[in-house]
Amino acid sequence: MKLKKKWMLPLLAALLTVGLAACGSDKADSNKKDAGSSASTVGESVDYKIIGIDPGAGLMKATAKALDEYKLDDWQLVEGSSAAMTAALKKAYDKQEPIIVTGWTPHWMFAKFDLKYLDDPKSVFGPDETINTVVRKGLKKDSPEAYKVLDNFHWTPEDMAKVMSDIQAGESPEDAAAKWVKDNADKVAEWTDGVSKVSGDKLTLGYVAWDSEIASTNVIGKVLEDLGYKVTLRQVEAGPMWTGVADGSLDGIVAAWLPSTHEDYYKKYEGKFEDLGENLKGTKLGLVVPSYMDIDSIEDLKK
Ligand code: PBE
Repeated sequence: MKLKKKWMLPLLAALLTVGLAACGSDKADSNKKDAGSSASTVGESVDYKIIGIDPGAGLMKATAKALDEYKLDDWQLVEGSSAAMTAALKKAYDKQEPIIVTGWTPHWMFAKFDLKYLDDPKSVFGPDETINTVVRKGLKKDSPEAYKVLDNFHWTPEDMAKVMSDIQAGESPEDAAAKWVKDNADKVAEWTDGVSKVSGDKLTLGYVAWDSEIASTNVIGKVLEDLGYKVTLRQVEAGPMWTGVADGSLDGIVAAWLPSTHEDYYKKYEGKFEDLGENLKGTKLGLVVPSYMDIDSIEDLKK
């Protein structure tokens, strides 16, 4: 900016001060908000923000669709990561402040905090679905033993929750997975029934840093390693995960949420991978709030 007159300088300085003060008080306000604050609507109490996760997640797409279908035009879906979302949730929860996050089951957060899903009368978040195992074409021929184990792999939301809570409690994903494998030898024996050992064959599994998938991928990785595979767990974003299993740079994933959450990815690459079917049943997606919040439905966000 070019200043035309010198006398404008103090004026500008004064304006700047007012501006900064306004920002400051804004911040103070948003720090102050709590469940019983002066905010008169839910929207005001959370600054019209829904705390999301990584942009590639199907959950983000579903939430964007929900904002559209419920006509929540003033609302903003904040992108971040699963870790940032749970950190924001913990921070708000500890102070009993209002917060709305994108959530899913199985997830340790439901054991750790008292939470509820907001009703979704328009069924935007779809029916419950399954998590499937998907492998690259040619894996059956190249690594028949790994293929068999991946095909057999199936467990319950409770199994997955156990691994997730151990990780949440501070154990490394590898240790938590190894512990589950040791404690559940009978289940693992089912997956590996009749499978012969290999010696050092390489295998790469892809996953996204979603808490549920960190747990499942580490468990199946450990089982394959115990069979003699040299396993690499490659953390990627959702898009590259599907691209990887379609172009063969990843041998497999146990993180395919179907039929709706990853529908776009599935359709995009259909015919270029092999779907080995479900490894877990009983999932759910939606908007999640602490139980102390006085709302029950996505419709309530309009008020
Ligand atoms: N999730 C967890 C993923 C799938 C696994 C629900 C965050 C998603 O939305 O794509």
